[in-house]
Amino acid sequence: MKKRKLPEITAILALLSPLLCAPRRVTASETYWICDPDALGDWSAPANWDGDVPSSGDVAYIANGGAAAISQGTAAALAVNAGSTSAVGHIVQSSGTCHVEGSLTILGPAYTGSDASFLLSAGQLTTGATRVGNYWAHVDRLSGVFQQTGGDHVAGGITVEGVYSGPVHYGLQGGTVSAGHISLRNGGTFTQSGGTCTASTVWITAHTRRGASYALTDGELQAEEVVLANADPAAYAQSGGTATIDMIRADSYGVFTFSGGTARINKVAIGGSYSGGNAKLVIHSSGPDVSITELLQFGKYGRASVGGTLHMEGASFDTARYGDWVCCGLTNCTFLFEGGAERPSTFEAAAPSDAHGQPRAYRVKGLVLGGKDVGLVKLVNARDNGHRDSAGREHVFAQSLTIHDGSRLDLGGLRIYVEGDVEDVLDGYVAACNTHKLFDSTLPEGDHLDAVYDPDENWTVVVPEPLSLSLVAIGGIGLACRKPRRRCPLRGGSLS
Ligand SMILES: [Ca+2]
Repeated sequence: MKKRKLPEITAILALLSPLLCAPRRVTASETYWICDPDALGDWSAPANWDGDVPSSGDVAYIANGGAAAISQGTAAALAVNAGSTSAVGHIVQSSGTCHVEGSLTILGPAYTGSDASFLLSAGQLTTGATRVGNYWAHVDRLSGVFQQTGGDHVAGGITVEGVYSGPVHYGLQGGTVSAGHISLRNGGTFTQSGGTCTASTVWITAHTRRGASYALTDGELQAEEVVLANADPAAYAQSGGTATIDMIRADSYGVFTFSGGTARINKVAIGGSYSGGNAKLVIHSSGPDVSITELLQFGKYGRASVGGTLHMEGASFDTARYGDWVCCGLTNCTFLFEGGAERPSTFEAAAPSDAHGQPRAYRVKGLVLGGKDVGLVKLVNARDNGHRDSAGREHVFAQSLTIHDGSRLDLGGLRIYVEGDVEDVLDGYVAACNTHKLFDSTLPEGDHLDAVYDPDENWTVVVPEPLSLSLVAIGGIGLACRKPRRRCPLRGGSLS
């Protein structure tokens, strides 16, 4: 019965595992799986190892092409390797407890007829770190597959990463995953079709520009942060299930795609810090239910392809896009503001005035205030989007504007253009006294807004009434289309 001393293992595992950060003395021994590769052997049987059955201080290798079954009791080791750079190995856990204080590594050569694998169907698995593949393994083509259909997997971190090719994959079909982080790099993929996955950070990036992805088709994902960086592409794709995420962030080639399921996200930041990529938010026109509760922000390099309705449940819209790309793919997006009376939103104005030409190019499909709760929105012009008029203002152009009872839109000194002749509708929102659904908090007392249809442009613009008169005077808007307005009966009078 031989044991090989590995005094350096402590230092290596301390790098790999947060659980090993505390200084400690460990005398690790290696023990190798020697069971017939064609048989599924019992982990706890001494005859299946060349050393002892692994204990908490040992490093275990299942790397002879065989498979070890954990089906009872407790399996423990300092580190476990399913496979090596020259041979695959498999672990099948169907019950019991497996505790790996350091790293569980699933890594083997690719295309040998089977992939190094861990199959978890029941029981509990805890690790300091779970690694599927390893970029630093110096193997051009490696394999590693973690399949989970049940049980509980608790890990300080889960890393799924390849080198250049070969399958490196985590498949979650059932059970629970709880990880400090999930890092997907260099061809690493995580597909969730069931179960519950909880992670502090899901980090999708690359050492090289190979793609990496997380796909959610069913089940539940809870994460504080999902970050897409320089993998090409770094992809989060949700077609089903439920995601609850504090913040999603995409830079470089990161693409978030929502085509189904439910996603509730506090903050969304797309394309804020990298100029060379195509960071993008994609929301399909039907199927997904995406709600944002704090902030939807496009940086200078952010893009979008958003169809259908985006639920802004107290979220503000901010864009730093400049020039012709300012609308960044939101022309088919209807913003539904429904954050409630305690959660007002702001909306960054980025379109030019009509004096500058074509505000339609910067048009969003719709603004709707009021849904399952009221929506309170104020237009702001905090950023220079390249379309400032002579007064330094930028404006908003929408194909449609709907303000339900109890909801209010504050123009904040800016203009809103709405497609077509909707003068009567918007005048109904304005009413009198600058206190109704559509108002401007910057107006002097006694002034109020007026909606004016411009038949030449076929849009309706809402402006302060004295300004609307001046626009008529210069012929910008047809006088014949103007309608007499009610006056405010008394200061502080009732809403009408
Ligand atoms: Ca602006």
